[in-house]
Amino acid sequence: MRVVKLVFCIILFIFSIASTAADISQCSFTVTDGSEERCSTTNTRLQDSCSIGMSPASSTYCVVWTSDQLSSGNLDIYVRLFDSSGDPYGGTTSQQAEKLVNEVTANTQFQPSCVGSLHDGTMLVLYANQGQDNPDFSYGVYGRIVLPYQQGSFQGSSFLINTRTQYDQLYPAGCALSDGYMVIWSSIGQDGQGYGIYAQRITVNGAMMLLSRVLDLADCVQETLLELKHR
Ligand SMILES: [Ca+2]
Repeated sequence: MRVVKLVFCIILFIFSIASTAADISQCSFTVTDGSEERCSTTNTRLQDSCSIGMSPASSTYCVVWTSDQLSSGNLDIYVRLFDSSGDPYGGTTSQQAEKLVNEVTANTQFQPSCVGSLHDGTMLVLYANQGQDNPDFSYGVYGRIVLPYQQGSFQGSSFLINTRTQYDQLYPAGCALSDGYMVIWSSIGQDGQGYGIYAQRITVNGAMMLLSRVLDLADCVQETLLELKHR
């Protein structure tokens, strides 16, 4: 019976891949605007590592990127808002301008990611921040809430997301939930061997929920195999 279930799962998996491929082949994409737009307003030195997030509730999207335009010589995180037409969001030139996300500019802030919320019009900017979460001078994952309704101002300061701060926590990404956000990142030396993937849930008021858990792919596969064996 277990063998039958396993074969059925394999057939279903192959069928799902074939179906997905067929659906994709039927899609067509068109560049509707016809001209690319510049998102970063400063061209001093390097601007790269960009990410985008949409906030349906506010009909805006934010673009985040790294830049070493400050004299510090290290990377920092910048954000700029756009409306649904792709125009810079805000009533004044100052409001439409790009804004520095990280308050502490010492050391390196990089790997930005932006997530639009489902519960309100806010957006969450994520980034890896060096030298602030632990005396070992490692990286930590930080977030900061952007408020489109207030012309791109921030809701409070940047906040630390990872609970374990020893060694590096890097590559943050996230998704919107009905009551907040889920953030994932890669942490070294925490799961016993190399990097592991961890997640933390953030509620709308910024309070952490104790849902941090290992999402390591190898562990997921192992759990699936064990489940099959126990049936
Ligand atoms: Ca750290």
